[in-house]
Amino acid sequence: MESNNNITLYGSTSPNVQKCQLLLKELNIPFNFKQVDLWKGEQKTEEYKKMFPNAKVPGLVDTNLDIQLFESSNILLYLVDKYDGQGKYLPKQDKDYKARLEVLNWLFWESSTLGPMSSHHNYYNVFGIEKVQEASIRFNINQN
Ligand SMILES: N[C@@H](CCC(=O)N[C@@H](CS)C(=O)NCC(=O)O)C(=O)O
Repeated sequence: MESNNNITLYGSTSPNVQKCQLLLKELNIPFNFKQVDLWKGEQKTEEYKKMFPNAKVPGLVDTNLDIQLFESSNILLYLVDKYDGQGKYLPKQDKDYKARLEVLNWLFWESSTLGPMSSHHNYYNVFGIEKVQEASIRFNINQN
């Protein structure tokens, strides 16, 4: 049996990291957490990018398999593939294919639409110094 405490999650307080922390905890997988200081640009160092070339958090290292994963949805898929034997969080293809596809609908929608649009919305409509009208319209969260 492989030991699981070889898993390290690199992250900050961001929702993309929290998704991974939640699933690790739900699946009772022991893991180490390494804080990455985004304000200091720790995600942009050569050492970090060697592991996670997208230069963002979260990133996950599993030394059991000698793998480095980036993109939160890929991390979630890896965790359910390997540790959710019953298919509680992602139904197995041969058990309930329709339910599996429904979960994947929402997983891809979240990572390709909700996440990025919310991020742009926050930048242009909440935190951004300069108000750009075109961007405010484009990234209004109420739009599709
Ligand atoms: N699509 C990526 C988005 C990751 C992302 O945008 N992470 C942000 C924190 S929420 C980050 O690392 N920002 C720092 C930067 O862009 O330099 C995922 O789902 O993992």
